[in-house]
Amino acid sequence: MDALGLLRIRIRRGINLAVRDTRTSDPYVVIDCTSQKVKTRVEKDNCNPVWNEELTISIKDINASITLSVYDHDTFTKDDTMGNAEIDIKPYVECLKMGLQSLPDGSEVAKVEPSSANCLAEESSIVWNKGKLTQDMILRLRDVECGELQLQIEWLDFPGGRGLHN
Ligand SMILES: [Ca+2]
Repeated sequence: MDALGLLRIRIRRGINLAVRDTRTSDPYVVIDCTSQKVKTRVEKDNCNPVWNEELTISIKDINASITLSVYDHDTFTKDDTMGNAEIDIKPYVECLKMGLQSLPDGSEVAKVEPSSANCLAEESSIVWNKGKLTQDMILRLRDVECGELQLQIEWLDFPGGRGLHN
């Protein structure tokens, strides 16, 4: 199936991530969506890593799950898990379809509250600015004792993509 478009995911940082070595961890993030897998670099010895890395995946179905998993890199043993979360893009996609071109820069288009249907740790804003719609999120990691991920999503149409409007 052809892609609808691309989703750019800016992995900004990890907050209070789990300890998997003696005192700290060497965390990296893996994003899985359908058959795609992309990952950030490893941040050595840091449970509050700043990655500021942009990862891009193609979206064929807005209902497909987008999973982020955090791992502790180990040199001689298998990498340890440090939790996971899902990105729910549906509220963001609904805003994209609204046609926002006439809004002033910096307009908050919608707020998304934490719920059982998403992994949000706190309220998240969808903002229109300089011709782009973005959503900043802090996700609480599951299957782990602690840790959150801060990230931003942005939709990118591309030539030949099916787009969201048809
Ligand atoms: Ca390690």
